[in-house]
Amino acid sequence: MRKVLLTCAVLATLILAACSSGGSSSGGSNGSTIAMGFGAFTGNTSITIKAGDSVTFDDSSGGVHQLVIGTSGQFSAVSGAPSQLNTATGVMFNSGDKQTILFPNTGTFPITCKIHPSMQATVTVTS
Ligand SMILES: [Cu+2]
Repeated sequence: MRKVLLTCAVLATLILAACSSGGSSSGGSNGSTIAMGFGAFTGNTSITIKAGDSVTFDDSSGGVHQLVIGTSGQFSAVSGAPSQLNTATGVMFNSGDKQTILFPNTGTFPITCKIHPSMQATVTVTS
């Protein structure tokens, strides 16, 4: 009986976690996700977070991507953007990768992919 109760509790926790990780991706203290498919962002591409929060870039079912700050596949540095993304080489993703990137500063940060110039996302960081 005790084992059954424990199993139920674990299952309930898993179900709750699964539900809360989907759906809305704006706000929240820490848990915003930008997902990537084979050659495009999938799901929400416009995310608003607070300074000091992070965004998880989830390429777990996608392809190869090279994300940088900029638009139309072109790197263009923006003051205050996360340092990993704010370089011409940016951050490489292979299918299966997942990286969480911290946004320490306020601002509006356009994110594009050098391999797929049509990929465009925006992370807005408020105080
Ligand atoms: Cu890409």
